[in-house]
Amino acid sequence: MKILPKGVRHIPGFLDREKQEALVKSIRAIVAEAPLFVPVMPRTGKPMSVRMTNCGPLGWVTDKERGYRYQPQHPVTGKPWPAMPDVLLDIWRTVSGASKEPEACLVNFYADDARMGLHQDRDEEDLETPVVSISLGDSCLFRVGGTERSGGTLSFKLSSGDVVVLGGEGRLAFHGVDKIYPGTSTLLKNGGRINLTLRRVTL
Ligand SMILES: O=C(O)CCC(=O)C(=O)O
Ligand SMILES: [Mn+2]
Repeated sequence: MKILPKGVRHIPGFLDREKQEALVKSIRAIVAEAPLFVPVMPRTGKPMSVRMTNCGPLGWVTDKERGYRYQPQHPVTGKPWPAMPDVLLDIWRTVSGASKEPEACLVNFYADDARMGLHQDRDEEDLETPVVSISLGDSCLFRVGGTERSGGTLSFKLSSGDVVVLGGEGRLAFHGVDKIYPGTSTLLKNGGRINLTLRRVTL
């Protein structure tokens, strides 16, 4: 048995294949309206390896000049983000245990060679409401530690349909994605991995 840091919950196979397919369909509609953009690191302007978009009233964006933030419009089209689909709100209500609704769903697309460095999710004003993460498509190696960067971490695979909740002490746990395992899922016809994170932003 693996012991996760306090407040971190991994729910393998939370979504069955049918639900995963329905979710991919909603994500495709979101991407058609709010195209994937390439996020770049603050100051250095170095592009991240994932491509992203959002749905919900707010979306997480980053660029060289203004850094990490939430905003109501897509950074390229200037249009409001598409609405958050009910399937996502249902998942949130089932697993988050939160009384507030999520305001942002960050959609990350990982091609075979994409990864995400160890970080905390702390651009929200609300650092108490859990973050709920949903994995679709190819599996990945996920790494999670405690609330200090220097602390130990443990790694485990996330597969299509898995949900991770970062709540309680785990809300500020360092986490990242070390690698994608190409060809491990047939859900996305062109391969890759989609991660959705549902976040409460304002207090
Ligand atoms: O892809 C994942 O599983 C994690 C994504 C993540 O940590 C983020 O978008 O902040
Ligand atoms: Mn994160």
